[in-house]
Amino acid sequence: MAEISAITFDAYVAETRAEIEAALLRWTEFNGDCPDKLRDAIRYSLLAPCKRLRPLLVLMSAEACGYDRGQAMPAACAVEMIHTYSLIHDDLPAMDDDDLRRGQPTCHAQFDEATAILAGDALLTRAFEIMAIEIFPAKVAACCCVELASAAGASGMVAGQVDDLSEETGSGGLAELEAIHRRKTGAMFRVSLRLGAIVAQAGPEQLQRLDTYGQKLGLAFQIIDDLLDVHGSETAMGKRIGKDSNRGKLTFPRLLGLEASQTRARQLVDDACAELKDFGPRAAHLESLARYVVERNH
Ligand code: GRG
Repeated sequence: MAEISAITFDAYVAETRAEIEAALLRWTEFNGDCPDKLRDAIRYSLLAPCKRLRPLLVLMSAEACGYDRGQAMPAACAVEMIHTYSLIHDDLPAMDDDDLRRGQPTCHAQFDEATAILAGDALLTRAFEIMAIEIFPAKVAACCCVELASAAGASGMVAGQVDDLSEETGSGGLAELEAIHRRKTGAMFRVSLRLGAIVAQAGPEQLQRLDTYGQKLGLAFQIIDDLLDVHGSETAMGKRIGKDSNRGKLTFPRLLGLEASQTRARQLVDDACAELKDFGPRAAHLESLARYVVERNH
């Protein structure tokens, strides 16, 4: 596959992030009909500086299928809205009880608990509204709504959170840990790739390859996240670190050790990239993004 230089890739990512953020701003105007405090809380969390990995994956997946990335923007923003809602709710005292996210006080610390809960609720519902209104034809919009609901819902991300909250003793093994992350983190990575392909009306083989890429990348991302929780920088990460390891939670470095975890993540990324072979140069951004995920420091 044709490689692209790091500088070209960085410029592409910076430009695409700016496009994503402009669309997120536009789609959180709510026709001027949202209470000011609620809209401020939504935008405070949604537009805070961060990686935008999932929306980038949606757009790059559509691109890999030969589609104009701008056309996939509603699905990209919907995924980012759901991801942000999950972070807001995950940070609440009833869940992970965190005070720092995306380099700033968490939503409930900055506003209040009720506002943070409602900001999350509003982001969750807005995600589906945007896809239903902005994706054409309606059949594709409906398919995207079903896919995202299933990935984010009671047998996807929410289920993963339930498993994670009940896994406080750290007594499980690798199969259990991977099963938790397949739903908690992996489902949103996977659906990002699927949505890009569905919007582009890709065939079943391309959809399957991108799906597999997404599964492998999601797991690699989580392994690196666990490693950064051990030796990352709080400033670079923009969130508290050491919490999972200090609580004795089940993590990849705890089960495999630091070096083997790193090796596993690299292998997963190689396997993910192998799925892109038949897409040719149109998948070059997906390959670069996968490499970035294992090299990142935040
Ligand atoms: C559904 C109520 C409810 C909670 C959601 C999945 C989840 C449960 C919460 C997410 C919290 C979490 C720490 C998940 C692990 C995945 C992870 C490291 C998310 C952070 O993603 P990044 O690093 O964040 O892509 P940015 O800020 O860059 O978007």
